[in-house]
Amino acid sequence: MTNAEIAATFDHVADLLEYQGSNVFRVRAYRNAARTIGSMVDSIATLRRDPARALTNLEGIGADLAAKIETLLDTGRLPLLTDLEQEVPAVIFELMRVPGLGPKKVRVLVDELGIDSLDALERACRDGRVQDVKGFGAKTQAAILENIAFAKNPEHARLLWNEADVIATDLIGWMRQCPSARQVEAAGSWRRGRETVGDLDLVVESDDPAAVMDHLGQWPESGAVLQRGDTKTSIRGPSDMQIDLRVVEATSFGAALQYFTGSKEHNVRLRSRARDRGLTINEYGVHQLEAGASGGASLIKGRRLAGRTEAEVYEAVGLPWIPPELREGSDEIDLAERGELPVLVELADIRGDLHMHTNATDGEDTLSEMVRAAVTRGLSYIAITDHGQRVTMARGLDRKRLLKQWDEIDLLNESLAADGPPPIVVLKGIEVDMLEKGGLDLPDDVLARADWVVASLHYGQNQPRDRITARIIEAIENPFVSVIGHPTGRLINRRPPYDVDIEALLAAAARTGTFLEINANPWRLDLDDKHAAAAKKAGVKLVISTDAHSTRGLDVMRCGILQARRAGLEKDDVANTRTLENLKKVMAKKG
Ligand code: DGT
Ligand code: CA
Ligand code: CA
Ligand code: ZN
Repeated sequence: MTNAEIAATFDHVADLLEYQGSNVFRVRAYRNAARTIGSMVDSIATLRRDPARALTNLEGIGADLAAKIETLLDTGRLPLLTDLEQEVPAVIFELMRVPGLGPKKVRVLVDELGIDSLDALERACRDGRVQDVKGFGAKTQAAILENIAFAKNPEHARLLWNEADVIATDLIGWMRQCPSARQVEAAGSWRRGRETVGDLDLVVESDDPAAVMDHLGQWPESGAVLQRGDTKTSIRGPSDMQIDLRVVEATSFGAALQYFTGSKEHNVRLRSRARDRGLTINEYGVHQLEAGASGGASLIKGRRLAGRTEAEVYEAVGLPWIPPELREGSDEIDLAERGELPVLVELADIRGDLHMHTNATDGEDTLSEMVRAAVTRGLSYIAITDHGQRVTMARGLDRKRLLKQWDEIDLLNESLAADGPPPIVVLKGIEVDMLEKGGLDLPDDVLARADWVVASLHYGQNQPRDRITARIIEAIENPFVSVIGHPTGRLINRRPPYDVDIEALLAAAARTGTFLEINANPWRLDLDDKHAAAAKKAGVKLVISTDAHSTRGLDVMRCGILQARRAGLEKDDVANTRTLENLKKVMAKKG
């Protein structure tokens, strides 16, 4: 079992104990253990084999939990969990998937209203029965109804882009080893860099479709064959993901790649543009339309004009090649027509990363490990932004601990610069929390000494729109706040954004010269593409930050880049593409 699986098991135990009304200390012990294990760097299986180290040395792991970890490692199961699962009604697992419904609330709903399914809960909300239960009320009832819709939406069962990317990368590598495959590309929403991916679409050029389809069947990850024709097949891959494969000839490869990259809306517009020019466009190529025997009414397909490459396909309808991230059927064809397609920002443009955590709070790795990892990734500056004191769950920093960390950073920068120009500059930062009652969790005299201040809203996310908006605008107006972190708080597939007046937020950010973040974490991608595009239009400068909680976490920058590209952002729209010197010039405009 992996650390993540063991952590999930302990969290599950905690949920069930909490549901049963167990002693709070017992519940907390399992939650703490889950947190410790979930954020460990070393594999717990490896650690256990090391005679010099004991599981009981881990924070929050006593003899009893250590024994349970060993049982899990040996057998993959926990008898306690099996017992607990038999003692509670199965419906509670379904109900706990609704955002905001924890074990305690679920218990009350089951006991008081006899709720036995998600549908039953939805009916109880609609009938107004939930609001009459003690501790619930009309607002909570409305929120539950909204969140049920969220949990039921099949969109929220799709894989995150980076999860799909792991599968896509492995699959592309495997298919490229097929001796009969000449070109292999993945298309669809994965290629467009969407936040989530429904299925993977693979386009392969070959003269021997059967051999290519057989090769896919031998992929170690391949599951059931869903259908198989002469040139296309669909199979089940890992995480239940469907893989659609099309095999085409060289003359059609570009046309097929274009067609299956989509989006559907983009293709519809391209097709209508082709028709206007007396052409037809499909997955085989671009052809001239010719009048049929009876005259103009029935058009038939004539001479082939294009199909080998995507660029050729676009050229045939009078357009430059359009980057896949822009192919969503908004204004990209008009922009292409006018020669005004943006030159999209790229990963290689990024020089700094301005949001990350260390093990001083809820990160896994030390300050110097994070710095070394950033150097390895070619960054020339980073900001260390651990949590402020409000985030007690993450042992947030108070003034004293923060100033101590900043002293360490000063020393580190000095030693980096000891033998000439430093490979990287480390900015003294902090991620302050916007308090529920307004204000920030660290005083201005501390923030005044920071190089970079991220302000985020983690608590009181259910407050009404005007409260949330006022809290964020107050932070934007604070002269020491550099950037608003993950401005809408949404977690893809898990939690909707909080209710915030985004227009007001953009206006305030533009007016004060406060940056807004595109948080690159694949669960967040916040701001999203639409909001980031609106921010650009409003004259707001954006930064793309990883919010890394480990050295590995620095690698999600590319997810943020994809989101920025889908927003049409260019290098100059993203402040952390600048040199530190130039970034500081932009920062100086605040206030
Ligand atoms: P997904 O898989 O739900 O994340 O989204 P896509 O965009 O990958 O959609 P998918 O897999 O159904 O189809 C891949 C592409 O194939 C799609 O983006 C455009 C093209 N396509 C599929 N069906 C149609 C269609 O009925 N009409 C047109 N014009 N294009 C289609
Ligand atoms: Ca797809
Ligand atoms: Ca598909
Ligand atoms: Zn953070």
